[in-house]
Amino acid sequence: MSSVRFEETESGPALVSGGLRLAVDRERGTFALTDTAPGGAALVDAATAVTLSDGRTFTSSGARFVPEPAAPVQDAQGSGLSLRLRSAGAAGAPVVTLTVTLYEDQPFAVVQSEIENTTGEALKVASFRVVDGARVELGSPAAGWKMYKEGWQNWSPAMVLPVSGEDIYMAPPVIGPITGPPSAAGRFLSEMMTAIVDPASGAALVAGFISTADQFSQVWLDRGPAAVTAASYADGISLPPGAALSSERLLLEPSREPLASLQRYGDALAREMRAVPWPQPVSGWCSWYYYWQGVTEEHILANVASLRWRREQLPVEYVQIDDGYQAGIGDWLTPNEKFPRGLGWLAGRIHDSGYRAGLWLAPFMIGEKSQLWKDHPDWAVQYKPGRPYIAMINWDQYCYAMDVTRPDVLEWLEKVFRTVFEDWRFDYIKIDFLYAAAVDGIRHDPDVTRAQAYRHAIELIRRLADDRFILGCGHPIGPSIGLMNGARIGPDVAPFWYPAERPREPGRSDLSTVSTLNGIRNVASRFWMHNRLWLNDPDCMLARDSDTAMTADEVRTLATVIALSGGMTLDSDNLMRLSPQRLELLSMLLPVYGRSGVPLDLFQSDLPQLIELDCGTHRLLGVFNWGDAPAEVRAPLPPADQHAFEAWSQDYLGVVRDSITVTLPAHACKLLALRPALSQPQLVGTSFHLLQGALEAGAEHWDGAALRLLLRPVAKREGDVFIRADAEPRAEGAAVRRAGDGVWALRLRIEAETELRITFDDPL
Ligand code: 9PG
Repeated sequence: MSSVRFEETESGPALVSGGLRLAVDRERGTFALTDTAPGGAALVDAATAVTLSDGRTFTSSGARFVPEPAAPVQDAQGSGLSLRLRSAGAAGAPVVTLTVTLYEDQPFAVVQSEIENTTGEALKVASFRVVDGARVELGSPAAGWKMYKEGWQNWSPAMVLPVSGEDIYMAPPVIGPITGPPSAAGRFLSEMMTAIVDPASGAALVAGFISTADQFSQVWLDRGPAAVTAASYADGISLPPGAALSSERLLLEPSREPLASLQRYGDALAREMRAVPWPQPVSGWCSWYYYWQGVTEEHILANVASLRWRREQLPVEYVQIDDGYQAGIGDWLTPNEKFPRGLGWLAGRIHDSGYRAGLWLAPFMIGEKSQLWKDHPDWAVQYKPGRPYIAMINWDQYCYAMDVTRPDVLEWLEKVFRTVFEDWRFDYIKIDFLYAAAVDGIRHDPDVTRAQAYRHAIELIRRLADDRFILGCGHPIGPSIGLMNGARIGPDVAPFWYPAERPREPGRSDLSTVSTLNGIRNVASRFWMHNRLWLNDPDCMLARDSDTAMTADEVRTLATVIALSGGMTLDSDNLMRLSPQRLELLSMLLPVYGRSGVPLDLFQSDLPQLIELDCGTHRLLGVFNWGDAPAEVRAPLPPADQHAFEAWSQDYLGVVRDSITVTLPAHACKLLALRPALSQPQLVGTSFHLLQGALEAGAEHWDGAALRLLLRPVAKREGDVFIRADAEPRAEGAAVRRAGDGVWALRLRIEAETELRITFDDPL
């Protein structure tokens, strides 16, 4: 138990907790945060600043900090010690205060800026630079670093960029409109948070906002000065004389383990925002990626019937109707002619078949062709006075951004969602294109930030949804936390690998359009959100081998990424047209394990080639080739003997240690089950579930000369359990065959939890 210590030094006060030291320079109006271990990361010369809408900036840099006495705090992050540092600016200027906190047993600091209007007139606050151009010291020059770039909303790319290159260009709605510093050579911009890693030294810095309800925030790195700035946007809301306004709270963690620090940041963000991930994994079927907008009532009924027929093989919980049932964009309560019996009736049929019912809506979009727009041409956010804000051109029309600060809009939203939940009885909603509520424009209420306008509307939906499942999509990340149970974390997958129009610069200029590869990229990067902020939705599984341009390898890669994400697992196919092989593939994803893997080389590779999932009894290692040609991929392994079994081919690869090299076709993967090698017979893999025993295999123990193996039923009822043994095994009810050198396949059915008793012939 490390407690936080206060020290008074010549240059100013300091806080110390474990190996973390935060020292204030009173005269210069800055602080430094240092990992005191040799070679540890540091953030130095960190000043804080506030900018008003008229362009005036007040900074602590060069102005003195006047520290108040250190005070104990107890908040969502635990107990600690805080220092409030008032920056005494010029006479008549507002007062800028920085609060810095260290916590017991936490390797991070939390800092927050505040402006107090000590002037006689109202001020409009544009933004805080909670940390303004602070120098990052990681050991070697910034040109060799890697930086995690987080996106504004779920379709925005989230990925690690080499700092030697340049940032990637993105346009709204994938980035927050208007927010942000001017782009500059060597400037890398990330939304809400970042992790900066020096691969040469191993040192890293995580800088991320942990409160995200009221203000959008960004963090950027400037390569030249190796300086980081963390901004929190107040969007020009007014501050009356005598009032104070705070920025969001920023976590700063010098680190040597960036992957662990990302997860710790996710934990801190989830605690602060009271995240509401769903307690169980979620599985289902979704209409979008096969039927698109052409979906009909008959299609839904036919797939529900198909699921029913295969209830054992495809044990999913939800049937989700996507885009295509509504009369117009905004006319959610009026079904079109393809849904003649209405949505309430259809939800009833889904329930009768034993499934929970889900419905898609884009509640903050108003299509110009909708009845809603005809009735309410004044409901849009304005881009200039009198001009409605176009949130997107989609569905062959301009779609306007809804002004959710209008009381009549909130009343309408309440009516829509009450109908969906109470009359139609849906259990699950996929609310989509949500960013439309958070665009930068003129609203009925001028004194709310974009984030507040958005969050207030989502809060209403959350209240109406009660304990039903909310899946967010097209949503800005920060202000959604604490209100959504599940969240899409990437662009849409598709029945093709690359974006339909291949970008000129492969993989760089078009990272947010519909394509399976684009979807997968974000699933790998945003692993740290899963089960913390919400359940990650890696987007749907497309298992089909007709009506698709995906190769069998690409389909297996998508399945592997979804399985290793631990996230929501919804299939989106015409189930009647799935071949027995592809049905079996789907089966092997069910039930959903629910825990996320870790992209081991996130900070080394352009796209992680190694995703590891620890299942307790064994580890799974997904090894991927993202290249367009066959390639060898080398995966480092612990320096101990372990059995390697490949899940897709069901090949035993022998005992491995230190590393393994696999040869992979383009866009293909291997999924290795790795188990510590014992000097006795043991389970090495199964063909029941892709995760190789995580769900279907329980404890293994010896009873005299017999190996007892606990087995549980999963979706696939008949399959093989692979046992490594020198002598041939026997077990009641299992047909045994040799499956490789020293490996035996025991074919059996698992209908109920059973203990398999395996005996062995004497070795010759
Ligand atoms: C329904 C779809 C599905 C899908 C959602 C979302 O940029 N765009 O034009 C764009 C269009 C559609 C889209 C994403 C981006 O897909 O992610 O799952 O529900 O809407 O229309």
